[in-house]
Amino acid sequence: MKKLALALAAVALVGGTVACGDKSDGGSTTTTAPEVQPISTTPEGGDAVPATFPTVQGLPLTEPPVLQSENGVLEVTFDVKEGEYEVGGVKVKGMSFTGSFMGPTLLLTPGDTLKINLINNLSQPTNLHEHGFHVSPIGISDNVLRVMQPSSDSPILVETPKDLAAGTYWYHAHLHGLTEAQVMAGLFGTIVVNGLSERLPADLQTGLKEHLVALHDYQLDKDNAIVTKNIDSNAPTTRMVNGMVNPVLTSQPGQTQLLRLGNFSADIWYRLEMGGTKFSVLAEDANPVGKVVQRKTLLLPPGKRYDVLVTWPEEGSYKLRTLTFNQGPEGDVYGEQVLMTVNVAGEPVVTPTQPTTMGAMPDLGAAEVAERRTVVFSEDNKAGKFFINGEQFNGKTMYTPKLGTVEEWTIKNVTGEDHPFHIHVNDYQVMSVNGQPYSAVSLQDIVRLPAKGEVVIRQRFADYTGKFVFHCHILAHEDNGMMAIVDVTEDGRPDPSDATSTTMAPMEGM
Ligand SMILES: [Cu+2]
Repeated sequence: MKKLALALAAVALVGGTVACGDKSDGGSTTTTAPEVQPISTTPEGGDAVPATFPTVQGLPLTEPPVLQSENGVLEVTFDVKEGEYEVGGVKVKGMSFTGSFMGPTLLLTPGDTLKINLINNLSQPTNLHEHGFHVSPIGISDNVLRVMQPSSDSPILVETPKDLAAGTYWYHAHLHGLTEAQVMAGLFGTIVVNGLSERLPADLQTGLKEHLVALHDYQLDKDNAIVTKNIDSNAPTTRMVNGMVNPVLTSQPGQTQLLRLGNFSADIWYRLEMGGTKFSVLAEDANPVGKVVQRKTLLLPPGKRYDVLVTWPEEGSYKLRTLTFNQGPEGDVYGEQVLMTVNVAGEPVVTPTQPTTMGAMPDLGAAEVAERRTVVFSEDNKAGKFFINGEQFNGKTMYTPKLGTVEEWTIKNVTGEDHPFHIHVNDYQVMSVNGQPYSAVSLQDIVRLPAKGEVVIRQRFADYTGKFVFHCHILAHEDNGMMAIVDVTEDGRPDPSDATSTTMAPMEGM
């Protein structure tokens, strides 16, 4: 992608289609967004932020509508279609669940049932995944092997367990071969599971402000349509928070606020920094932490979430930025960009008591390990092909863990770029990274596999039998093969009917 980077920058400047035939994302050229002047900005937003198309900037942060469960049930209709909605203050053409930019935020309590009636009015198939949920992966539950055809009506019924962990999850389209394009085009939204703020010290809970900070990026073609064909993850892009360029939050000096950070971009990484203040991590991938840790920067690979507290100590204008991130010699390099402005002014308040723990962390360090497996992530970047254990996704079952057992997986990345490892249904504990012991503060569902490195994880295949997937959460890689199936069975043996059954075949030509 190196040679194309300059040309792509030029094309994006005049608003042309990003026409790159290579689906890979190799190369190590830093592509900074071209300086397209905003339509407008505000004194509150400060300096204009570079974007790839003219945007409205510096407005107060808004969030998608919140839909809350009632009497243990949240029922919602998603009329999935292509259409126009506003992003960054301009009308763009994309895909949507409910007609507006990103889906509504679904607010659940552990034990709730989520019922979604998904009407597919797209011209292509789709489906839906509840990312991070510990729920059944089969039937009409969180089943990404399901294909929802155009002009079809598909009920989704997800029964969450009473011990579903509190925190920030998300939902998104997950049909192999179309995942990157559909998430890029807007088919994603947030799920919040109640119970996190209730674990905070009482004085901190009082009047605590919570904000969703959903990160996503857009490349537009000349017709203001979100680019969904031949996406180049290294091309200049416009990074947004809740669909806004450089939105503005306000705070009083000393005040603490809860931010729900999520990287819902299809392919790109974020390395967040908050104007010198620290992030206090309450939950990682919707797993409340055993020990609250302070971080000056947080790396969010695609799919990652952190629930954090931030306290801005003094008056001033603080910038939430993504810092330069180099994904490795064969990967992308993402430049720095301001994402949001926090203006701190007014009467100082006494900073409330800060938490030190959010509860006990389930520790798999001493668990009996039933099986040890080695998983190899590899790629042919030039050909745009991505592999797990030498195979591109083919719908066949790779492993059959026994229900209830703990397995230890050594995941080797033999490529020259980082990949985020994700598995459905069960979160895992990171045991070591590149041979160095890792002291996990929580379970997680996204981990960075360093280029030419390895990560050891432990996971319990608890409560649910059936097939689900693990994959790279760079969606271009997933779509191009870096995904495989596990089938959790009662006895750990392959399901005899599996040899003759056909699972979803990979989508072609998308
Ligand atoms: Cu990858």
